[in-house]
Amino acid sequence: MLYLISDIHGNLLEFKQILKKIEFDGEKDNLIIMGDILDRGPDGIALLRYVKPYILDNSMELLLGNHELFAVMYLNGVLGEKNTDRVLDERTWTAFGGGDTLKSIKNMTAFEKKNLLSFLEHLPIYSEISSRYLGNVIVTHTGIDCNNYVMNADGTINVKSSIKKAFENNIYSYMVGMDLHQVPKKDKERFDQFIIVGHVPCFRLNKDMSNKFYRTDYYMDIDAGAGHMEQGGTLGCYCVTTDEEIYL
Ligand SMILES: [Mn+2]
Repeated sequence: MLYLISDIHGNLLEFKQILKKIEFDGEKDNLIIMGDILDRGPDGIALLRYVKPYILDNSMELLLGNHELFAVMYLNGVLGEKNTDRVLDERTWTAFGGGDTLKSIKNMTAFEKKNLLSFLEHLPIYSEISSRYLGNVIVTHTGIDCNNYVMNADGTINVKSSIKKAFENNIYSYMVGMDLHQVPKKDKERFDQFIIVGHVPCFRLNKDMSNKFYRTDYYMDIDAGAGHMEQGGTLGCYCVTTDEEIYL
C-alpha cells in the first residue's frame, strides 16, 4: 500500500496512532509525508528522529514543507526570500508555531545542528506517483504558483516544471503561498497532472468546515488540520492504492 500524510505538525502520538490504524508495515508499505512535520505541536524534532530510520530504508519519504524551510532558514541564520536577506528571528518563528522546535534545536550540539540542517536542506519538494484513480500525480506541500507557470507545447501547464521554476525563483514565497486554491478554473483545466497537496487545513476549504479531504477535479488537499487541533482539526491519511481516506 502507498499512503500519504501531510502536516503532522509535531504530533508524534497521533502519527503513531494513525500508523497503527492503517497497520503500516515498513516491509510492505510506503508512506510519503508531505511536509510540515515540524512546529505547532510539541514533538517536531522527535518526529523527525522517529521517521528517519524509515526514510533511510526507503519505506517513507519526507517532502519539504514551509515549516522545514523555516528551520533551514533559522539554522542558516537567513530568511530565504530573494533580494531581501531578512533574518528569520526567533520571535517570528515562534509566532509561526516554532517555539518547541526552537527549544529542541537549542538543546542540540553544533554537530547535531549541522546534521539536521543538511538533512532538511536536501528534502525533495515533490514526488511523482501513479494512481489507478487519479493517474500520474504530483505530490507536493503547497502546489503551484500562478506567476511561475511553465507551458507545454500543446498549451497545457507543465505542473512539475512550474513547481521547479517557482521554487528556484522564490523558494520562500512559493513555500508559504497558497496560490493553488486561487488558480482560476481555466488554468486548473490545463494542468498536465493531478496535484495532491497539504498546507491549507481542509476545514478552511470545505463549505461545511469539516476536516474531510478537499477533492476537486484537478487537485486535492489532504491536510486534515493536525496543526490546529484546538480548532477541531485532526490527522488524516490518504491511501493512494485504494483511494480511501483514513482519519484518527
Ligand atoms: Mn505548510
